[in-house]
Amino acid sequence: MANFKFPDLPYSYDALEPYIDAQTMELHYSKHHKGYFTKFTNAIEGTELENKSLEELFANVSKHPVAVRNHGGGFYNHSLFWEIMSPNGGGEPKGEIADAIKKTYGSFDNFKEQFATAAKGRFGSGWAWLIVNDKKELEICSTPNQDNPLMDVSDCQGQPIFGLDVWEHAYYLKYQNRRPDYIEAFWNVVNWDAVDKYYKAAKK
Ligand code: MN3
Repeated sequence: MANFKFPDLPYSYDALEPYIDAQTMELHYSKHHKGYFTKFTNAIEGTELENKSLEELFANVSKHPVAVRNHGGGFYNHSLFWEIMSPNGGGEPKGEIADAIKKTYGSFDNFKEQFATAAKGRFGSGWAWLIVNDKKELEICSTPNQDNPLMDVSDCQGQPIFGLDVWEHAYYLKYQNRRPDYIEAFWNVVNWDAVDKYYKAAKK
């Protein structure tokens, strides 16, 4: 499958301790993420879909086999998720993304509260997102399962620049049913430099 590559994890399994535990990271990356990747590539191998980009596939995902939506979504979503976290993360954003957050949400604290509300409010499994929409504005939203805002089936539409996995597999070993505690801990590992990079690319 030349067109798609399973990404390396940019840090070790224990790098995000104590906020995200090593066992969760290992299972999440090597089992869940790898599973989505394998099922996605198996589903498109030898078909006309195998040479399309993820963006092209997602833009018409309603017309493709459901494995593209579920497993292709899982592949893309986790690849972004690992990149927007870092053992050197946390703190407050800087640069253009910081200015945009302040302009859109008034303050970083207000942004965090609205994002956390979206993440807590997602019933069942899914993701909370910060996207750049068609008007090149920031927007917070959430999607169910492994959907994302690049998909034609999604209620919110735009380029994801930041996302939080709120499936139980992302937090249950350490936080059990306490999703709000996991969300609160997540802020300590956010790689704002990466988010700023994605923001600048999405705004172009
Ligand atoms: Mn996950």
